[in-house]
Amino acid sequence: MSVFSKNQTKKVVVNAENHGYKPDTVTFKQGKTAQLKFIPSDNMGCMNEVVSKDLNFDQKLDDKKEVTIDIPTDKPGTYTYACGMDMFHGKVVVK
Ligand SMILES: [Cu+2]
Repeated sequence: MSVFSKNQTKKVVVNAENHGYKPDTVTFKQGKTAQLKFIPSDNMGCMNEVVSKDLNFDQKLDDKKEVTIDIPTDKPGTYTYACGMDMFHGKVVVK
């Protein structure tokens, strides 16, 4: 059996002129490998950086390339992330 069969990947489109992160909440099942894939747009502004203290990442999104971040799912909870200026917010729910 492939290890990828239990993988969960969710896409989030990043657009500073279209309400920020879409969707702004993604949910993962606890205990399964999870990845958040940020899809940059033409309207990035200060969203060219995404930061999460909860999930311990600080990632540049200024390259017009998709960026994939591994999300730990060992503990259930709600984790937040934001643009570099803390204006736009997104949530990761593990349950
Ligand atoms: Cu911002």
